[in-house]
Formats: sequence, structure tokens, C-alpha cells
Amino acid sequence: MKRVFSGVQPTGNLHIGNYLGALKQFVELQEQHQCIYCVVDMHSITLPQEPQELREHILDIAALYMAVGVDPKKSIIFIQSEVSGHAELGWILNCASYMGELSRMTQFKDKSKGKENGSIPSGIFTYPVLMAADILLYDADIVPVGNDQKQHIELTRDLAIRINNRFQKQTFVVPEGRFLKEGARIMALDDPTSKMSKSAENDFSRISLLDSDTKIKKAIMKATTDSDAVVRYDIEKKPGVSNLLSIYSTFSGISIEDLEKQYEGCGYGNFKKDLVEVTIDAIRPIRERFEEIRNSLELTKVLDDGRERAEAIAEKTLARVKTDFGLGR
Ligand code: ATP
Ligand code: LTN
Repeated sequence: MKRVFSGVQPTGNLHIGNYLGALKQFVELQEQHQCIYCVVDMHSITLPQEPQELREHILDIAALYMAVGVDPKKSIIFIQSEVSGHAELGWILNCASYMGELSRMTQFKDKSKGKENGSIPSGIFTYPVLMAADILLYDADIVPVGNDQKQHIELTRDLAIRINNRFQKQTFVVPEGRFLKEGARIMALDDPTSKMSKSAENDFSRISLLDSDTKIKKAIMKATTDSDAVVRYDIEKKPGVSNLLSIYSTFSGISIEDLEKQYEGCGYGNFKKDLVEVTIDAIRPIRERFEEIRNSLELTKVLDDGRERAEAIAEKTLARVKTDFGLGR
């Protein structure tokens, strides 16, 4: 059975971009694979977090994993900082990665734009190396993520191949990314040229998985479109409408082509109204399940059990890696 690993940062509540770009695959994959899903809290402190809030968000994300359908009987759910192997392997991989390749990461460039070197935390720079450690620690074959993580997966593969070549053995399994085509990148509702994000200031730029029906409706009705009133997919000329079509299509399972036909000559009013309904129907059960799980004993048990199972795998890999590198006695 192939092994799957993925992680989400506890930097805020998950939105439909996270869901359609990543979590939906998490659920589909667990039927045929051994899946390990992590709350990557150590990644989230690359930028300062309010400790009280961070702790809440960690549990929120774990509960959301379960609310969207990750089944702890099939998959491992755990918290990154509770398994020390991530930090250990992170250091080892840091020693095998180059300043040049890390400087080329677009996420690093984005996050450090306009800042002086003196004020960029080095954790932002080495962030992809910790991500590589997450993946390689579990000998993962497949990593389901949004398109924005492609470069980080490529780096992970490069590091694994580089080290395997150096030692002339399979120290690491070389993983593959799994990216969704349609709707893999959901854009912000108020600005369809930037991606929907947990951290954007405008709350109406996103639809969170925990939003009320009223908030969802308001966000969609306010969403930026254009003035020609034609429901047609055209990323260049009609980014707003195209984004809404992507969301509609992934939630409803109706192809974008069929949606274009369905709304021919209708303008945006009806299209948006129906999209509100489709979105609310998809999100309501997630929100309700979340409420049940979030403060339950079940969640504590799942995370304790997840930590144990993750640790058992991590220990073995780390022992193998240390031997190959000649570390210890
Ligand atoms: P954000 O910018 O919203 O804070 P993020 O990029 O920092 O999110 P995570 O929260 O760790 O990253 O994202 C979890 C998963 O969701 C990742 O696989 C990521 O690729 C995916 N993802 C994030 N934003 C989007 C989006 N707008 N569309 C599709 N997938 C996304
Ligand atoms: N960098 C990712 C989150 C992340 C991740 C991982 C995803 C950290 N470690 C390991 C997959 C596998 C992000 O920001 N979306």
C-alpha cells in the first residue's frame, strides 16, 4: 500500500481553497492508501503567532480534518511538534540543501518582499526544508497539496535524490506531488488575481469552512465579477467569474462546460444565487460535524493515538538516516 503524507498550517480557519485544493483529496486517498495527516504547527511559527490562539487553531485544524471526513481508523492524524523527528531530520536536510535553491522559492520571495534581510526570520527561508523533512520522515510516496506547493515538492524530491546519490542507497523514498487540476487554486473573492488565503485581512475575500450560511451568502453575492454579464470561463479576461465557475463545478460535480450552457443568457444574479446554495449545502455538514468533535474526548484520543503511530514510523526512518550519515555511535 502506498503511503500518503500531507500537512496544513494552523494559522487560521480553513477556507474552501484549502478544502478543494487539499483536504478533499485527503479523504479520497484514504480508501486506497495509508494516509498520514499532520497539523504543521512548527511551520506556522515561521511568523509570530499569538500562543493562545495558535493552540486553539491546532485543535481546530485537527477537528476539521475529521469533520471533512478523514477517518482516524484509516488514517493517522497528529501534531507536528509532538514528534521530535521533524526537527531532527529538518536539521540534517538543512545541511544538504543550498542557499541558492532556497532563495529561488517563490513563497520565500513573496513572504520576504519589501523586507530588509535583517528582519526576515531565517525560518521563512528554511521552511521548505522542514516541509521536506515532514514528507521524507514517513517514507511518503504521494503528497496531496495545492498547486502553490509544487516548488516545495520539487525541492523535497531533489533533496531525496541528492542524498540517495551521495550514499548510493535508498536513504529516502522519492515522493510525488498530487495536484488537482480543476479548482486546484481558488482565488480570493474580492481580488481574483490573488489566491484565497487564511491570512488576508478582508473576511469577505474567503469562505471559511466554519462560516455561517449568512456569511457565505454575503461573501458570494459581493464577489468581484465583471460588467459583461456572461457566465463563461476565461481566466485571463474574466478571472472573477472563472473562479466562481471553478468553485461551483468542484462542489457540484457539474463540468464547467455544462455550467456555461446552463447559465447562458442568465446574467450573474441567478448564477450567484445557485452557487450560494451549492456552497452552503457542501459546508453545512462540515460545520456541524466540527462542532461535535472540537471539544470531545474523541479528539484527544485520536491525537494521542496519532502521535504514537507517527512516532513509531519516524523513529525507524531517523535511525536509518542517522546510520547512513554516520551520526552517533
Ligand atoms: P493561506 O495562504 O491561506 O494561509 P497557506 O498557503 O499558508 O494558506 P496551508 O494553510 O498550509 O497554506 O494550506 C493547506 C493546503 O491548502 C495546502 O496544500 C495548500 O496548497 C492549499 N491551499 C491553500 N490556499 C489555497 C487556495 N487558494 N486554493 C487551493 N489550494 C490552496
Ligand atoms: N507548506 C505547506 C504545509 C506543509 C505541508 C508539509 C504540506 C508543511 N509540511 C508536508 C504537505 C506535506 C503549505 O503551506 N501548504
